[in-house]
Amino acid sequence: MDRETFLFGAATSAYQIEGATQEDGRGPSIWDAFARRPGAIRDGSSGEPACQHYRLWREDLAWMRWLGLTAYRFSVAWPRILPEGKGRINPKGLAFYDRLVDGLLEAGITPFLTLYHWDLPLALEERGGWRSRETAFAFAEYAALVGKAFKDRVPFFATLNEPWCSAFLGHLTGEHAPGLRNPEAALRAAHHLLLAHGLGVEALRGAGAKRVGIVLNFTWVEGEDAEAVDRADRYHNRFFLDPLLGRGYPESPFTPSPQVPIYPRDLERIAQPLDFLGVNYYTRARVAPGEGVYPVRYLPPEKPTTAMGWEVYPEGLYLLLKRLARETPWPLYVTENGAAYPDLWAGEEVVEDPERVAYLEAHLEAALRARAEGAPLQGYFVWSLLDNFEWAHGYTKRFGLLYVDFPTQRRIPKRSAFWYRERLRGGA
Ligand code: IFM
Repeated sequence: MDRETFLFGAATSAYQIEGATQEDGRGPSIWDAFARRPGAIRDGSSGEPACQHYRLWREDLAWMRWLGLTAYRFSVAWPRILPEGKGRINPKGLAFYDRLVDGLLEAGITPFLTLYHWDLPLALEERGGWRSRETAFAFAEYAALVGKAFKDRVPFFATLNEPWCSAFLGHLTGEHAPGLRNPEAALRAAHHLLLAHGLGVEALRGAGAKRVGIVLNFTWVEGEDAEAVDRADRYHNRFFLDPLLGRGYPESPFTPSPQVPIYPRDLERIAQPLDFLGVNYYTRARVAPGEGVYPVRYLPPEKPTTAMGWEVYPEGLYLLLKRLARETPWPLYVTENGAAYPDLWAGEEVVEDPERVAYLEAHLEAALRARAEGAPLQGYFVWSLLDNFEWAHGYTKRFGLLYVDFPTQRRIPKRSAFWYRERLRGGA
């Protein structure tokens, strides 16, 4: 493995780790508001205080060095930079990421920056959020600003993280902010997210950013009924991938499908050339025909499963990378891969997490096998560096290489952290 070019990292996102939601001029985001809704978050928590990374980032950086990471994937909180979503800039917000990026570079760790990991400024939601076309243009303004500030120090910019979740969990199932359950809103949001991506790519390039891409979440779909598999594949994978590839949208996975206004140049803008595709992979789905607007039924996952109830299926990552190698022209990065387990800590120096070690070992092997067979895979990031705020699950699900004792904010390495460290020392 060429350590000079292949990135070995860990990933996080702003709202899940930073805390400090009301400090130094940060504006409110849709997740601050959603978390206040009774019943929205399983344990009634929010991204405050999360891992207090805004305050403890130097310690977290020391852990990254200890792990031997060559790259760190993080997201910038849009409402820290532009508290109202556009217009007025908050210099203290930019200064935080300035310090972080400089710290990473000094430590020899490549910064991999995501612009949007779900924390839309609340002011934009109040004007229609992702249902409104205007939000895509506000995103371009934000992208230009961050691009200009970091173009010389950050070699990788991802526009969006998992727009599938923002669109469908946020507007169709209501599990995520802003918590709507409306197929039309979901499709409008999906289109405007993709438009934001396209405009964001133009803005980043205009600002001088070197490598620009997007991060999608993929689910490996299997089943005996070809129509159900195809529909689920369109829903989980192709709905975002096809337009990026210049193929336009696939046939809608919903029946009947709401109409979404697509302006003449939108599809062209969405299909900008990219420098990489970020691939988030966790599990597979086994499907059969179902009923309703989205007529697909999900079969129970086979064992073993993680604490999220997701089947452990490393072969899906191998097959997915092979498929993406065939279907897309881009260098690939596994930008998230990992598992939640009910880790327990009773004061020891190490938290034992044998299941996570097995999960990561098997998935890394699958990814490297796809690479050995020609997939243009250039990096692998564990989700996540730290236990953190797992969205609607609050703090009940732990994905970290480092255990976080939230009351004291102490970080304790899990066995998986030692495992990753050893792999990286050995050149993985
Ligand atoms: O925690 C999330 C992350 O924010 C996006 N991808 C999936 C992870 C685990 O659910």
